[in-house]
Parts: sequence; C-alpha cells; structure tokens
Amino acid sequence: MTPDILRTFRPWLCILLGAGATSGASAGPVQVERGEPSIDRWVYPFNSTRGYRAVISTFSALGQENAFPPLSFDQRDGQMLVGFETTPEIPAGRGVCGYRVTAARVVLTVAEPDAFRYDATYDGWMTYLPGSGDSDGRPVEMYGAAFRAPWTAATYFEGDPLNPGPAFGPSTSSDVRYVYPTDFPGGVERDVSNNVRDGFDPAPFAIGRNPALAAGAFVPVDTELTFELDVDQPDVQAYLKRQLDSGRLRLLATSLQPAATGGGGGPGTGEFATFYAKEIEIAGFAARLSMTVVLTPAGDADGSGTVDFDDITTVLSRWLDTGLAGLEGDANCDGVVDFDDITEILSMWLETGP
Ligand SMILES: [Ca+2]
Ligand SMILES: [Ca+2]
Ligand SMILES: [Ca+2]
Ligand SMILES: [Ca+2]
Repeated sequence: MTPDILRTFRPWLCILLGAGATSGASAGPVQVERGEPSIDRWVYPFNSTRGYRAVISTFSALGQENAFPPLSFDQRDGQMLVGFETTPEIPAGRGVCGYRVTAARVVLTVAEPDAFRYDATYDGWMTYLPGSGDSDGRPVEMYGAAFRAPWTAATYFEGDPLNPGPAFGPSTSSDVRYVYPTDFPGGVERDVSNNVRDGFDPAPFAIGRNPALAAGAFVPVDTELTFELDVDQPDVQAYLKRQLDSGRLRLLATSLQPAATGGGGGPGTGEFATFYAKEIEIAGFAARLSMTVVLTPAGDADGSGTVDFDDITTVLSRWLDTGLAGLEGDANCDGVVDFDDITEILSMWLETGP
C-alpha cells in the first residue's frame, strides 16, 4: 500500500480514530534535575585517585603519543567521566522506543583561573596538524561513554581512598582504556580518542558554551560551561534512549586542548580546562544535569507521548525511511517506516481508545 492510497483512506481513518483526539496512553514530559553526578572520574593513565579527586582536567597528548615507548597515549588523553542515574522519574526497561529526549544539558564549572581560551565551535581534525594554526583556542566537547570488557556502565564505579575504583585500562597504552568517548554513529560505538591520528571528524554530542564569554578570551575561574546535547541528531537521540532504558546516563567531556610543555603531558601552550568534581563539596560547583523526556507509548510514531492521527501523518511523511529502531515514524520499533506502523498505530488506538 502506498501513501497515496492511505491518503484516500484518510477520511475513514479520521472517523475511526476521531482525528484531533488523543488516545488514553497520554503522558506529559518528565523532567529530571540532578545537582551533582552519581559518578565523576578523571579518565587519565596516571590518575591514582580513581574517582575521589576534587578537580578533573581535559587535555590532549598531541605530538607526544609515542614519545615514551613502550607507553603510548590516546590523543584525547585527560577525559572527564560524569554519570547520572535517571530513575525513578524515568522508569528504566521500557525499551529504546519507550523514550524521546526533548532536551538534555550538562553544566560543568571551571576550576582554574584563565587557564584556557574560549572556543564555542568545533575545530576540524586537520586544524590540529602541525603548522595548520589556530588562534582562538580549542573547544571542550562532550560525547557518549562506551566501556571495554570486563567493565560496563553498570559495573564501572567510583572509588574512594580505601577502595580505589577500576583502573584506567589494562595498560598505559592508547586504544585500550576501559571507558572511552563515542559519537555513536549509526548506533555503533566507536572510539573518538584518536580522531586526529585516524583522520576523521567525530560529531560531538555538545560543545561547552557560555554566551557571556568572548571567543578566544581566557575563561575565568568558576565560569559555567553548558553542554546542550544535540537531541535532534539521531545518533545522540539513539544513545540517550539506550541510556534511559538502562537507567543510567554516562557522558565524557574531552578536548584536544594542548597539555603543558615539558615535564610530561605533551607539547603545546598548556592551555587546558579543569572542572570541579563533586568531591569539591561546594554547593553548585559539581556537574549537574537537566533533562526532559517524553515516555512514548507503543504506536507513538512522532514521539509526542500520545497515539493519534498525527502519528499516521508522520508515518506517511517518512514512508519507507529506514534507520535506527525508533526513528521518526517507526511506530513498531523495527527500524523501517512502512504499513506495519500504520497497523501498530491502529491497534494501539483501538486498545487504549480515544
Ligand atoms: Ca568523583
Ligand atoms: Ca579553535
Ligand atoms: Ca504521537
Ligand atoms: Ca516500523
């Protein structure tokens, strides 16, 4: 059946569904606010505190990745893991199609005065090549967090002085860290820690921004950087849905800001960001989360939270699109928009009633 034929049936569908009304499966958006993370850890080979450090830096090892064999370093060397539990406001286990995130932002607060310059836009990988030049500093980026065996998001924990958390990785080498940043292209975890070496531009979930700052200006201490996650980007949305289904959100702040010259840490100007961890124990300084989520019922093709005629319209407008399960129009969560989605909408409608 084609969209044209469906449009022919539209008047009948309208009568059947009572167009304009909504089904009984209606639910408003759910708001989640967290004033501090459940976990924040410095992900860095030489971090001995494993979770209980009060400040966390993000920087690169560009130019020094292999300067000390047999050690090797990821280009995004110092990374900041932050995690928030999303239950009970958002119930876990609804399946990835049981959620749609309409807004998500994380705020990090800068812990050192005038240590790096403000760059609110992504810098392409080629701008990091020797001689390419950059005059306005480097952005701090946020990505999803992926885990390597034997650790998972559920088991990787934050330590304390008596019980240090899991190690950085099985060894001090590149490409092995137990938690790494991913941009989740097509729903697949890929490590973006060495994107300059590997010659590709990842898609950050967010860039740390503060509209009060001037481009290229040094960032004052206690400045807040807001990471507004790009929920309209399908890979970001897919990542967040998976996180909500597990009940835990994990994100990594990373940068390619140059670490200090000499004495280890890589060449460069030493302009890199340091943020407060929750162990600073000063109100308002820890990472915080604000998130808005629609709990979407089966048949909700447009993620509005209700099943109604707009879902039929959405299916028609996205007819035969394919992608990750739960793409717009995919009412039955099988990754393709087709007549089965119409059937799903109708059956859910008849089940819940207008
Ligand atoms: Ca911590
Ligand atoms: Ca720049
Ligand atoms: Ca809907
Ligand atoms: Ca489908």
